[in-house]
Amino acid sequence: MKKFLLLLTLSMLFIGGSVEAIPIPLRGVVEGFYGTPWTFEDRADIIDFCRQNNLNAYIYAPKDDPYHRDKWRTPYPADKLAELRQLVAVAKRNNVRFIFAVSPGLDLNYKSDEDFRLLIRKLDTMYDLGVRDFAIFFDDLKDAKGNHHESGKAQAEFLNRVQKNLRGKYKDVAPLITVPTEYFYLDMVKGDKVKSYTRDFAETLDPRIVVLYTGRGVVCDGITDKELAEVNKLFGREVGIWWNYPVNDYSLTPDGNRNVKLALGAIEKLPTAKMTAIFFNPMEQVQMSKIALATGAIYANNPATYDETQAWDKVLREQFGALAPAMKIFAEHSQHMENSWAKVGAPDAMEFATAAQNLIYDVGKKSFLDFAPLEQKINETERAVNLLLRRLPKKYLDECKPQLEQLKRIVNADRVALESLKKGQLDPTLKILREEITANEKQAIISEESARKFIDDVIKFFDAQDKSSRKRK
Ligand code: 14T
Repeated sequence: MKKFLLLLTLSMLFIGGSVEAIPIPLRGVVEGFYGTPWTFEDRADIIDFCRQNNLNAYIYAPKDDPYHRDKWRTPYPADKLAELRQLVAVAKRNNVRFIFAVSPGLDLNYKSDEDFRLLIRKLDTMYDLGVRDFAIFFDDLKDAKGNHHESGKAQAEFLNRVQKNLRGKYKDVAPLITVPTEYFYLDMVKGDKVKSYTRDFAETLDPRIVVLYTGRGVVCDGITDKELAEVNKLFGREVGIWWNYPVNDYSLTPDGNRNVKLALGAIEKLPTAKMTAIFFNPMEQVQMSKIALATGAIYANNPATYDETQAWDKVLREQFGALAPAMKIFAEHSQHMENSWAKVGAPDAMEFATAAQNLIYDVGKKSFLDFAPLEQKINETERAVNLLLRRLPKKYLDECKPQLEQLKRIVNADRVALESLKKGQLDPTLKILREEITANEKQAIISEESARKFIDDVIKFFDAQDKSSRKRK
């Protein structure tokens, strides 16, 4: 009997040569970005996409829906409510949990019975539409100096009260989900001490309430198993992840334009250990978000076996068919997201960058020059961009045309830069081309450290050469 059970277990483990997948129980998309909220059609589309990719939840939390945050006390007007009702039905049909979130933290009075009543009124309305999952988010309550004035205890008591009210009235609501005000690790601690807000929040919060956090930072370069275990210990429960990729709402230019860079890479560097929940925060650009989101779905359905390179190729093939090779070249140039406080995603177009660096290095050393590797990269990128501009269906082009056109300008300038190196003399048009590119960076950023950088590097190279030759004279 024992032998039989052992054989049974082993065969269960190794059917098809692979260990059985252990999906993250709660996995999906959180519409949690700043900027123009998705439309009804976008949301219905993404809920269908969730089902197709075996994601089982969608969180409704658009920062710029006034009734979600700024005017959270105000009930949804009839037309918005009708839309939400339809959406909840779409989610139900697709077997996707529709999680309704409110962000009342801007002006909530935690001790006020009236505010409590108004919040519950909003959730009750959604319950009547068929919603059975709720979330209350307290992120981004910092003032201009970067301080917040929340009490962890008052906040947690408020959440406990909400959870108790809902669970008391309705037997079929799922555990409440929340994001605390200190929602990334580096904000929860000071040196090796846990800050008082987080300590009080964790101690007071009903252990059944699900807490989401974003990693070491708001937008950070991965989460290790060890980091997650640390935060689980801190909160005395299994914490879930709110993952800020492919969201791009923070890529602001100095003059206030945004969404200029698209995050088209694969999800990477997330834990492989057992986890309770993960939600990916997407871009305003719903179609372009599906590359990263589909890799996220592969990850969430089997974290232990996830391979980002393999997942990325598979997803590109599935979503773009014959255009996948061209799309891959474009996407390679647009994976990495970084600013003074954010860093996530694989580096852009590594092979291109290496070919460019090697060439400039060799020119400097006056050693044997092989222009072929970079020339080939420039050719293949130009071909891909032209093909995509001609053939991509409208729904995609509507979201990525500025970035495609910017990459086209960049490779065009890269070719002039390469020819300059060949001739050993700077073609003066290169500086004009660069000015044009800079002017367009208000609309579209791409490949900052790769194809775009080569232009600057070549100009710098010739400027330095000019200087030293003037010195010698
Ligand atoms: F709830 C959180 F987990 C979270 O990530 N909140 C916001 C989110 O709505 C936003 O989309 C995301 C990416 O920008 O980051 C958080 O918002 C911030 C945080 C910042 F520190 C926006 C700007 C910041 F400077």
